[in-house]
Amino acid sequence: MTIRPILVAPDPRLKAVAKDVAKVDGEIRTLIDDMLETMYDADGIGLAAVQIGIAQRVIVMDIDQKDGKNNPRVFVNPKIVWASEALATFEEGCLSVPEIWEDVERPARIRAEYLGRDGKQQTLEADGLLADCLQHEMDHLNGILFIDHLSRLKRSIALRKLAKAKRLKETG
Ligand code: K1U
Ligand code: ZN
Repeated sequence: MTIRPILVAPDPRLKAVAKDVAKVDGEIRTLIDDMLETMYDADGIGLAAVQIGIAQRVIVMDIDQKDGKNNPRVFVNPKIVWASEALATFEEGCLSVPEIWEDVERPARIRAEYLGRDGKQQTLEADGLLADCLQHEMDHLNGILFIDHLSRLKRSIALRKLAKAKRLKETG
């Protein structure tokens, strides 16, 4: 398994709209394994293939990491087939927008259809962090970052903070 570099905004590759996976084959399973390794290495709870520069509709997630025990989830070609009118607010972060955390409002409950690691069709009803994280990751597959949900002012403050952190990293 390989840890892949995670793209950081404003990298234009994060704006790509990912394509459906035609077949969950060995190549896709290697991508899934590399994404899980990359997500755990970065202390994330989710990762979309777009974040490592691969424009395919693949997401990995683990919102239940506890005491060194992993509970990985895999979503290939996910689709939200129902979303509640009720909204919920979560403070979100993103491995592609480091050190920025902001409240984002999204549907509180969703039903999603997707393929698992074995290529079999699955349905999931989710609320709480699972629903929020899945919507955040599905946004990545459509070239959308969580800061795109913020007001113009908050987004420009976030982008300026990111640029400053990048400058500091480069100049030491
Ligand atoms: O970059 C990503 O898409 C992953 C992102 C997922 C996410 C987090 C919070 C709300 C919605 C979606 C992250 O994993 S950010 C890192 C993170 O959550 C975390 C890092 C260190 C400690 C605890 C949490
Ligand atoms: Zn993200």
